[in-house]
Amino acid sequence: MFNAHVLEIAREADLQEGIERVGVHARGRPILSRKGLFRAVKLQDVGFREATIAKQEMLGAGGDAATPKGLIDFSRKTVDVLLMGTTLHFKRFISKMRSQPFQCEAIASEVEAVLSNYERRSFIINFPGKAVEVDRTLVMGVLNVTPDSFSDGGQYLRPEDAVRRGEQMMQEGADLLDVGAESTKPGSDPLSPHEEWRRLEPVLKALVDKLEIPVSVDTYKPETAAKALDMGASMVNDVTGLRDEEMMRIVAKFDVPAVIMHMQGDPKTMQQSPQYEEVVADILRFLRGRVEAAVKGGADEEKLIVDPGLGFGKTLKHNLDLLRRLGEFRSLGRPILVGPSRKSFIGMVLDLEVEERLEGSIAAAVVAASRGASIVRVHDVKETVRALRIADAILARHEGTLPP
Ligand code: HH2
Repeated sequence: MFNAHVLEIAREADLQEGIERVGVHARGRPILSRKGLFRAVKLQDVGFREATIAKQEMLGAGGDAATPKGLIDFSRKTVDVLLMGTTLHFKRFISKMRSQPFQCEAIASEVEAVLSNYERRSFIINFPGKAVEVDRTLVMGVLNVTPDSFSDGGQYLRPEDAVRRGEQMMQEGADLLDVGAESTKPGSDPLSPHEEWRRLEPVLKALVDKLEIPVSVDTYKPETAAKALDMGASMVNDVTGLRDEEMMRIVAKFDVPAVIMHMQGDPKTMQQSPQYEEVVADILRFLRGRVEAAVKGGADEEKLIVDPGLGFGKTLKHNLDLLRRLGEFRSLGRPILVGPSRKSFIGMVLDLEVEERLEGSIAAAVVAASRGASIVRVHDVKETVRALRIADAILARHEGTLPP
C-alpha cells in the first residue's frame, strides 16, 4: 500500500508545504509550485477574435479554455471564456497574449492582475492616526441608533445606552465599530439628514473620544458623512457604494477608508423579486466599477473596502451563493467586508426569528472567514470574536499570536 491521499491545497502555501515535505531541493520548489496550483479565470464579453486567440494560446500553454458554440459558428460577436490551467500555464498564456493583436494585451494584463489579487492575503488599512493590519478576520461591531433597525432597533436610541454598548463591544474584542442612525432594512423609508444627525451627533462625539478603535459611520448621505468625519469618525460605510459624487469627494478629501457596498434598487423595494444574470459576476462588475470611479474621483485605492451587500436586493439563493463564492471577490484585490449578522436568509434556512439567529450568524461569519473575508460586520461581538479566533487559527491566519 502506498498510502495515497489527496492533499488539501487551498492556498499557495499549502502546496509549497506539500512539496517541501517530499524533500525537494530549495531551488526546485518554486518551479514545482507553479505546476501544482490550478486556477479557473472567467472573462466576460470577449470579442470573437480575442476569444479565438485566447483559446489557442491557452491550449498552446498546456491549459484549456471553455468557449461557447457561438464562437465556432460565428453567431456571436462577443462571448464568455473560462480559462483553466496551472499558474505556470497562465504565466505562458499571459506572455503569449501580450504580443497578440486587438485587445489581447488588455486581456493579458487583466488576467495577470486578478491572479495576483486573488493570492493577496493581507492588507493594511490606514485609518486617520491608526494603521490596522488585516492579517486575520476583523470584527466590526454594529451599533444602530434607530427605533426601527431589524434586530437592535430601539435598544440604543438613548445616547447613554448607545455609548455604553459601544464601549462594551470594544471590550468584547471588536476591531472597529459601525454606527448608523437610519435603518436600511427592506421596506424602510429614507430619513431626513437633520434627524439622522440629531441621533448620531451625541453618540459619535462620545465614542470617538472614549474608544481606541476606529469608528465608522454607516450613512449614504454626504452631509452626514462630512459632519461625522469632522467630529472624528474614521471611516464611511456607504450602502449605496459611493454612487453620490459628493460622497466620493468627501471620502477623497478626508482621505479615509470607505466601504463600497452593493445594493440592487433601494431599501423600499429591493426585496421585490431581485434578479441577476449571474449574481457573483454582476456584483463583481459593479464593485470594480465603483472602485475605479472612486479612484478617479481622488480616493486612495488602498483605503477602499468592498462588500457584496448580503440581503440588499438578494434572494435566499443569491445570499448563499455570494457567501459560498465570496473568495471570487478577492479578484478585486481589496479587503472584503461582509454582513450576514442575523439577516433574513439565516431566518429562512433555520425558520427562526431574529433573536434566534446567533448560531446561524456565526456559521456564516466562519464560512466568510474561510473564503478570505477581511472584516465581518456583526451584532454579537463576543461570540463572533471567539468563533473567528478559532477559525483563523485553523486557517493559519495570524499565527504569530498563538501559543507555541
Ligand atoms: N447591513 C446592514 C446595514 N449596513 N453595511 C455594510 N457594509 N454591509 C452590510 O451587510 C450592512 C451594512 C443591515 O443591518 P443592520 O444595520 O443591523 O440593520 P438596519 O439596516 O435595519 O439598521
